[in-house]
Amino acid sequence: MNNHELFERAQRVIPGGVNSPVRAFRAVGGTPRFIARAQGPHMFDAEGKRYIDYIGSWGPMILGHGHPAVLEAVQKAALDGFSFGAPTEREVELAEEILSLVPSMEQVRLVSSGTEAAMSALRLARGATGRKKIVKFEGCYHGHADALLVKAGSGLATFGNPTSAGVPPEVVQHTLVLEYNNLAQLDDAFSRHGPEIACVMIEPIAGNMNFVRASVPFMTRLRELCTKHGALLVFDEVMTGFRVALGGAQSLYAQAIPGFEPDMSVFGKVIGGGMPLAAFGAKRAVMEQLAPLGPVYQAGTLSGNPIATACGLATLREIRKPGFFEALAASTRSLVDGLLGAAKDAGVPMAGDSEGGMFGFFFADALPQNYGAVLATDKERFNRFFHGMLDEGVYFAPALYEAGFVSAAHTADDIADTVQSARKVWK
Ligand code: KE4
Repeated sequence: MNNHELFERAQRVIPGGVNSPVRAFRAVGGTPRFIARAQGPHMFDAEGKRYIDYIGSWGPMILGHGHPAVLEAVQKAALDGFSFGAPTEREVELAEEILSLVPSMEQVRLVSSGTEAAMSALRLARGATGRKKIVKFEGCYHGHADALLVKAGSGLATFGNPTSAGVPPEVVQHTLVLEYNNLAQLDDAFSRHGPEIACVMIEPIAGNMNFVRASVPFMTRLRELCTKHGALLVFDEVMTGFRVALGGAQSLYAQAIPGFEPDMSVFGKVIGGGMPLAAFGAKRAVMEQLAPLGPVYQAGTLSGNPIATACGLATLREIRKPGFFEALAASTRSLVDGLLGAAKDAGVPMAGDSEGGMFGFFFADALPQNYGAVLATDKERFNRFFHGMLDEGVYFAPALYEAGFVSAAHTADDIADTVQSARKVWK
């Protein structure tokens, strides 16, 4: 069957034909490509067409598809059993590996998705502080737990309204939505609600706004206010963790802000290497509030799944090798610089940025600093560019609000071909 026929067939039995909305190409239009297989930096669709993959399953595939060491680890683990519902040594090994790379955490709990990790972190923050209110930022996405499906209220710094049907207003009444990088709103929120705020959850580099960095002054102030008011600073590093740097975005902020660390961190994507695995962690005093030790309940049948932990562990062992991130960052930066150069030659206003293996670009004169500014960029041009590149065999994220990812398997030729295709598309 070709992509179109598969999409028709899929829509008869799966809502929208997809198991996650962004895959349906609704933002960019057109027919989603049904992927048959992938290898290295390439994916092949149902019609056998090859794409250079800059989605990498939305982050996990940092090594590229089918890395031999990871494949071998998964195949080997599968022979020993798929799931036991009992502790295994490999979960301990993976937890030790994660903690060795993220010094802000003393303990970690493994779960099966970023949504589950963020939802659990939120419940833990509320349980550990005994407080109800939480703060998030417009444009940041932390998975689809009810309390986090919130958009800014009428005036931004008011309590949020649900972004989804099925979420009763009561569930989000304690969720305050602020503008990303807005210091005044941060001060205002804490001066009004400080003692009631359990946590602030933030994407340190907002990949769900494509690519927007939290400024150092903003992050400095956020840390100060959380410390002053006893609110937990929760870093959602599901996308940035082990992607923008070996130690995640927090390691970058720790370089810019002496002694900086979040109180809790959420991970996913890369740590599972493409298998269902995510995690959240904090200092021991907070984590010991979790069942079975403490009063905050959290559980999961497939948490720490033996195949997923094998995949994640093998992935982390590859990315921690000397020079891995230097090479990945250089490759990613060469893509962004190449695209920006081609755009300049074509007279197309384009802004872009990258950190480690994560990048973003906008059709605008300058990089947006918040959600409103992202909305103001040229969406139509983005969509035309997306389809032009897709026809060229280059697979970027099918939505303006998504970041892009380069893997260790992308070669200089892949990057050069991509830039060449962009020149052609803009012509
Ligand atoms: P999952 O439940 O999709 O594993 O993770 C939720 C999540 C949490 N936090 C951040 C910062 C995230 O980016 C995500 C998931 N990201 C989306 C892409 N923007 C996953 C792709 C999808 O929804 O299909």
